[in-house]
Amino acid sequence: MDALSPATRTHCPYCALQCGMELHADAAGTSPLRAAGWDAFQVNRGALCQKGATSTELLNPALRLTAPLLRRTPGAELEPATWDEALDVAAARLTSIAADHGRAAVGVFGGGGLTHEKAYSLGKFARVVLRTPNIDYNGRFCMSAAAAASQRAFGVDRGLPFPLADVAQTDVILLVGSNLADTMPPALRYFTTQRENGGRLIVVDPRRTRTADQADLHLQPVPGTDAALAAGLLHVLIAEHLIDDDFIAARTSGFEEARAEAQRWWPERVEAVCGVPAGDVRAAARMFAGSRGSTGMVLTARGTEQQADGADAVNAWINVALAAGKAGRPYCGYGAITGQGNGQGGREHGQKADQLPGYRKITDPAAREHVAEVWGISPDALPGPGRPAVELLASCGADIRALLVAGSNPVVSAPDAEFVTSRLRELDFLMVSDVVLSETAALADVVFPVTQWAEETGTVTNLEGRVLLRRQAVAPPDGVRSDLDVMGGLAERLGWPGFLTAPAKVFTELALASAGGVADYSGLSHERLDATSEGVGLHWPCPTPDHPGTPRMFLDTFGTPDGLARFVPVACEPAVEEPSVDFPYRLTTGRVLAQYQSGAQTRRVPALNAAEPGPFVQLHPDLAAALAVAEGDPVRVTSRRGTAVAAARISDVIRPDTVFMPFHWAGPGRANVLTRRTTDPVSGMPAFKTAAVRVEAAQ
Ligand SMILES: Nc1nc2c(c(=O)[nH]1)N[C@H]1C(S)=C(S)[C@@H](COP(=O)(O)OP(=O)(O)OC[C@H]3O[C@@H](n4cnc5c(=O)[nH]c(N)nc54)[C@H](O)[C@@H]3O)O[C@H]1N2
Ligand SMILES: Nc1nc2c(c(=O)[nH]1)N[C@H]1C(S)=C(S)[C@@H](COP(=O)(O)OP(=O)(O)OC[C@H]3O[C@@H](n4cnc5c(=O)[nH]c(N)nc54)[C@H](O)[C@@H]3O)O[C@H]1N2
Ligand code: SF4
Ligand SMILES: [Mo]
Repeated sequence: MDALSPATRTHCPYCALQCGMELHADAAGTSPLRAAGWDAFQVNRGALCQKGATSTELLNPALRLTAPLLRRTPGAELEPATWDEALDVAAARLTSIAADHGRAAVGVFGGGGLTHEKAYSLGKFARVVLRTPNIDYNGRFCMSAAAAASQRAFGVDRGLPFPLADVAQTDVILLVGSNLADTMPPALRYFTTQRENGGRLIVVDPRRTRTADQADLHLQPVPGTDAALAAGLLHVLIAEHLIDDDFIAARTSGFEEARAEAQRWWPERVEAVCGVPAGDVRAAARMFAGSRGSTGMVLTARGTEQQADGADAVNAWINVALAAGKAGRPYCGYGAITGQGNGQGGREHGQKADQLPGYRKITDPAAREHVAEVWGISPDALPGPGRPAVELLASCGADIRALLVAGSNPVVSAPDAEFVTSRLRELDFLMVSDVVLSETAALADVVFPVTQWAEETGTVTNLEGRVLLRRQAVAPPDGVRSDLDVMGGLAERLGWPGFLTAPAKVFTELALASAGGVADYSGLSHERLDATSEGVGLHWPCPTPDHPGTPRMFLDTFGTPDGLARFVPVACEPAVEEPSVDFPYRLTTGRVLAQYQSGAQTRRVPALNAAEPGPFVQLHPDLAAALAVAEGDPVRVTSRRGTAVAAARISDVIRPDTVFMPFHWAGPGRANVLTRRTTDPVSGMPAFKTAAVRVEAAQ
């Protein structure tokens, strides 16, 4: 527990901004360390949000797991066990389930917060040791729609294809479905500077958030109607000759089909479908087009992506950027604001059902051959694609008989969460690795207590595709091991001795496996990142040890086979759960500043709990009046899946036809009992952001 050095420079355990922080020894505190900003790190320049500033609290052994837990007989309580006993039981159960039901009956569910070393190893563990195709992860819930859309349009998916600092230099930003003032507070400074530089900001969000408050123009659509709204902007660009013909001719393909769809979305029709005044649709298109040659960016986050048409909606926004000629040159382009600490890297190296390391397709014979060689197996022994997250969780207790979860808490965070919980209960064997006893871990047969960020070395890729080294700052408490050791211990017992557990060695193998892939890390190593990450890090692709990395992509050519960006022709009819007499309102969900995700970590931090103590339903004063609900009263929200009860938070920032709930809590206010399992057919992204609901006073 002694701090290894008085100030270790590393990165925050939480979101994709990956703020640089210094960890100082703190002899007086309940935690061995205290976090402070790391001024020289370019992305956040010393600023930390409240979550980052309090992140060391969870290093306190009293708040977390320090021994493996085992349910010795079905229905019994979880009890402490030795590592050997817990690993022996887990290996024996996995072996017998694979023997009885086939190897594919064992599933693995990973997380976008895991370091590269863990995410890569999990993918290898599933395919090489367990030999199951069924591995997927919570990143499917996070950015999969934007990833699919970027691949369709640009042939490559890298969150932001430019450094975040470029945002401050662009003339106009169209920020869609992001509340970054709460979800990445230190990033807000770039948007503020942009406006101080004379730039314009357009925000699209059904709520007037703290982010929307900054905007020159706020469009407040009905949730789930983004594709139609984007088509409306494209319609106006075309009708008013605001498109960039030269750019379209020289750098893109497919414009005619996109134009044909946009013809159907004149502003008055958009107003009828989206609830955005036709005048605002026109104003937004004009503001975005700017003057000839001016710069602009389209940035999306979960509001527009977590929809049943998430990938199409993102492509509809990308089409707006392309038509206005705002891509493929400096301070222009489309970017998705990734979410989790390693949300970007976590999907590049093989924990996604359809991917192998280096962002390779698992169905591509050349990719299989390359990765199989690195792994020392025959390509024929590599399983094919597995099921995407929602499907994987739904098949638990059916043909999936055992599940290993690492880095996710789906009992709280998965769509239709009570259904998912019931599926997890039906498993023959559930194993969870976690730092704390999350709601999901509490259901498990075996729980492994693992090390967390400051207690281990590892790498992550932030929202800009910048690969960063997180340095160990403190020894872990007794009884805790790394996820890599858990995999190594299981692998050994399952007949695969020598599974790599040293992070630097794992990274070296990952770099080899990624060589020649889209996300090429082969020029990177822990040593190089250690030497260069003083404020910088390196952006992938980085294919050789002397390659400087790639901060900006697409300036000369896009990543498609013909080098052109594609207008993807998408149908723009909303794909929402339509309200009915019984379910007349719309629910949308999201985040608050002081809690993170399923809350497993942040609900245990006293200062964060004091700031955001519990679930709530945000509703408009008109709706509150109609329901005779006062501030703080319990409100019952019912969807076709279930019912949640939480305190009313009355505010005119939200549309009167829509209510908003954060999803950070378990118990009666668990928002995800209301959400749908419906997924976007292109990406597998669940429609977290729209459900039809009934809203009532609960007294
Ligand atoms: N404090 C905090 N910060 C976080 C996280 C956290 O849990 N807490 N999580 C991290 C992760 S993993 C992620 S993915 C990011 C997410 O970051 P964001 O995407 O910024 O967060 P959300 O609150 O999920 O959604 C953003 C906004 O989408 C709006 N929205 C809802 N429906 C629609 C719609 O139909 N269209 C449009 N255009 N907007 C809509 C919501 O009103 C909300 O304000 O945050 C990261 N940072
Ligand atoms: N309604 C609704 N639901 C949503 C969303 C929404 O907007 N609305 N957003 C979705 C999105 S974008 C996301 S990203 C998901 C996230 O939701 P989850 O997948 O549940 O993510 P976390 O709560 O971050 O869970 C991470 C778990 O891993 C543990 N952990 C942390 N570090 C490690 C580690 O190194 N190893 C291991 N083994 N465990 C670790 C933490 O303690 C925690 O229990 O939620 C999704 N759910
Ligand atoms: S913005 Fe994200 S990375 Fe930065 S301190 Fe907050 S949670 Fe950590
Ligand atoms: Mo996310």
